[in-house]
Amino acid sequence: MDDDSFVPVHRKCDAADERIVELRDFFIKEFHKNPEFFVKVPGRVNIIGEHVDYSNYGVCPMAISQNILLAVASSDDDIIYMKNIQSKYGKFKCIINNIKIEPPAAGSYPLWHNYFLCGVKGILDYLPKIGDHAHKGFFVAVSGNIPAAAGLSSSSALVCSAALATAYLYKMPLNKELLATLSASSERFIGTQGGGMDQAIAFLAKKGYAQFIEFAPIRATPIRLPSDAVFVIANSLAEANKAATSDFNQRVVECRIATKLLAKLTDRPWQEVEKLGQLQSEVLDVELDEFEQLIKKHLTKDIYTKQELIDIFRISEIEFDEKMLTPNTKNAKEFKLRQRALHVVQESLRVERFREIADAIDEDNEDDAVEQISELLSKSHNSLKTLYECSHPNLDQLINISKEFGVSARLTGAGWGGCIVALCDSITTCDRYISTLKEFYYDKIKHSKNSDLDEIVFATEPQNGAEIFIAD
Ligand code: ADP
Ligand code: NG1
Ligand code: MG
Repeated sequence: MDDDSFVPVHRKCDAADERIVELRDFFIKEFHKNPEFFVKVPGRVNIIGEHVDYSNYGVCPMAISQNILLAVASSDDDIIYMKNIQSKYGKFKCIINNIKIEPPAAGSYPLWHNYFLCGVKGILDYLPKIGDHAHKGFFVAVSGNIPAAAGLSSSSALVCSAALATAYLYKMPLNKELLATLSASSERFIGTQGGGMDQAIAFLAKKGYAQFIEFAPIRATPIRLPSDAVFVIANSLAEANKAATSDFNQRVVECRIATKLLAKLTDRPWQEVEKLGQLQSEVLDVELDEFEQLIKKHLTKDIYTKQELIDIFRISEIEFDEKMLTPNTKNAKEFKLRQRALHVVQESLRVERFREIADAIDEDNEDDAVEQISELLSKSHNSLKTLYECSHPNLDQLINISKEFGVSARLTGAGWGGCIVALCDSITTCDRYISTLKEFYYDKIKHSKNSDLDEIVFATEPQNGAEIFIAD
């Protein structure tokens, strides 16, 4: 394996990085000692391939410049001491060998330190496999500038930073794919059953490139983007805390039930198969467009009730709850299987098309590529709005303003609020577009007068993945 397979450990930290300097001062003030190292993990924006990762289909994200930074030092006892530079995230400490992550009660959301503990636990659960049982504690101070609950993956950057810090403290090899896989599994301790896109790009991102990420096993292939094109992120300012509602898991569950029902209706064993991608390629062995036709043929109803499904599968309600549902979707009584499955398959066809366009880019056809990608973005948003029902009126408003201006955009991340990502053909268009959004969206809605609009709507370029810096 070449060096690129491992998280880089830099012998010096960037003395010009104001956030590192600020975090070091905070760490020393709070813990009365120097940090030993810093961890930096970026947020991400997904260009296309939304809500398909947990069905085992590939996605196309890139890392953004906003990130989670940690300052870390080992302790002499077995306690994790956690402090956050933002006072709204209160301090917390616990014994490292006694980590408990309770999923939040319905309607409330998990406290921030639980995301951190997910990452720590993911590594601690793995360490015995490489023969390390000694779990000493550590001090950690956190500084983040990824807008939270905005679809830019602040939660996963936090989980991945904790996993990376723990892995480094325990001298584990810092293999990117392994850390991404462990972080993806461990974020599920929080309650949401995500697919792994966010943790994969957090580790595998490359400056200058979006990545095509595939799953089981996680792997990444760089994607070339049109050279003059600029991606813009605009935050709708409607917050969507994914672990606070059952919306996200309801979609995961609907995809799982759609998979099993389609397997049953095509006379395949349905008990083992969990993901649409698995059913398509491993069980049915058909291409995506043929799979789309099978969904249309067999999943004919707009709504399937729980009782109807119990009757079709010939199982008890207890078995249905156990096999199909998650703790926070236990009360679900209706499922939209056709719509969700169609979105997943059609979105994956758009990902395939996006990759073909990107592969064919040369200096003579860049404008065509921007136009073709723009069309895919618009179609993706329509599908997320109508078939997947995970948009939000604020997002739709931003999309409409963009459309009137002549720029295509889509919601990015899980949705139900958060950000859009838009594609501009040049920096000139980008500047005019951002001014238009400020005039027709941000000036018209109530947002905190103290908030800096340049942090809410901004152009973004693909950044590197996770890094470690040894403190000077
Ligand atoms: P997203 O991943 O789209 O930003 P989530 O709802 O998945 O949204 O996660 C948001 C949660 O992540 C926040 O409520 C908070 O608990 C945690 N989080 C994000 N940024 C920070 C931070 N800088 N410090 C502590 N916790 C954070
Ligand atoms: P965000 O935007 O971070 O909530 C979630 C999932 C992803 C993916 C997207 C939708 C987690 C940690 N992240 O992202 O895996 O399913 O939604 O494409 O669950
Ligand atoms: Mg998240």
